[in-house]
Amino acid sequence: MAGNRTFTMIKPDGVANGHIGAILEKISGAGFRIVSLKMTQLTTADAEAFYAVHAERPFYGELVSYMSSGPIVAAILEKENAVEDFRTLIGNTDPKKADPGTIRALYATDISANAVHGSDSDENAMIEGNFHFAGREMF
Ligand code: 3AN
Repeated sequence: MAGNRTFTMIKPDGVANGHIGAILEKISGAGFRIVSLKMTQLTTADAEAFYAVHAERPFYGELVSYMSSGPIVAAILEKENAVEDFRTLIGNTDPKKADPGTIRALYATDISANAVHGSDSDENAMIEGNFHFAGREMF
């Protein structure tokens, strides 16, 4: 059964380009309830741990330095079928391939600075949400 929570981050480009409000508006407008929300900045060690699953990929170093380069907004979101519906709302990893109207088509810069993160499974949503909000709002 699909879970009803997912985890997102508005990435450094989304924050730096002034899109926090517009992105949260899209998220709420699509029927997601914001369960937890905070603005923060990842250290290099945080980003390495968060993206450990990608450690073998060629872009890992770039990803870690990019994700720790500036403030981000982290949130836990709730909706039926949250993980899949949120992935649809944000669009393809590469904004050039993202469907019109998706958050990445509207606000991303390129495949690395792609405005938002969205968990890819219920299991990862729980791990990622707890990474940022452990001891506070939990899955
Ligand atoms: P998604 O975020 O759409 O699930 P993943 O899991 O394939 O995409 O990749 C995780 C993150 O790594 C992406 N959000 C993106 O920032 C970065 N990334 C993915 N592919 C590339 C690439 N070819 N070059 C640079 N960064 C990439």
